[in-house]
Amino acid sequence: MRFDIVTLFPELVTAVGESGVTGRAVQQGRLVLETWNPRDWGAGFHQAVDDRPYGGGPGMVMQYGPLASALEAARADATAPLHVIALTPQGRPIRQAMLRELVRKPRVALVCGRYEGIDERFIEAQVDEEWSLGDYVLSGGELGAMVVIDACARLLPGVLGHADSAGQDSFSEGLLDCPHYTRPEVAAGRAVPSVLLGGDHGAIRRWRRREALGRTWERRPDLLAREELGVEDLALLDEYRVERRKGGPHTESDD
Ligand code: 9D3
Repeated sequence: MRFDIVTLFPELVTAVGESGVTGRAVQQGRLVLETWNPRDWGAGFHQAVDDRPYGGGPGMVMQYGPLASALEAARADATAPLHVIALTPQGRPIRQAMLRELVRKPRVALVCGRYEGIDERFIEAQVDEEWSLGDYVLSGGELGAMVVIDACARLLPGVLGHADSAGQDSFSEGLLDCPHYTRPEVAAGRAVPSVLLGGDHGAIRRWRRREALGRTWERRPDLLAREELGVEDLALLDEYRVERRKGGPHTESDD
């Protein structure tokens, strides 16, 4: 999969391809990152890429010309049509399902906004979709591009080992993950739940499912609402609630 990233800060975005899972994906040749800096097409001595907003107001707006020229250079370099995503505060909040769709596309351009925003005519004429990281204020779209690249890289065939299959991840199932433990058996005065030491793999599977359901119910009820729970899951969630009533930390504020 190849990403063409239009950004005023290329070194920020390419850093995501230098370590960890994404770094390995780049080295394996399964992930290709190319950057295009609108500054290289900026006008005048200062290679300006922004100007004051029509109608007045604070801040500056990214101009159509340099962005369009940078994207045009990326399109000219492509053998397949580019699917163009702009990272903006007005976009759809990114969800795992959107990323699963995106990795099916061979060529994706990510356009990173800066300043107060991007000239709307660029969005209308050149951009297929707008994506956002969520409801908080960042100073530009670069972190959004890095999030998209990182999340896609681990979905590409061969990038993750079998042990850490992307299909088993939290969110791929619509639930938060269960708690994890490793050696030693006691840490900070707390023992590992005994079921995990017992070797009854059916019991372990049920315990993990129960914890995942329970934690999702407590922390992210919005996720659980989307989930169609079967009778077995409903029973496990009931078990979790009963356990929680028995002198857990939350007894007084139950339900
Ligand atoms: C005053 C209104 N603000 C819009 C919410 C101004 C503004 C804030 C931040 C305009 C641009 C930006 C820069 N942010 C991004 O480019 C951005 C972003 C974000 O701020 N939050 C979540 N996701 C994203 S993706 C790109």
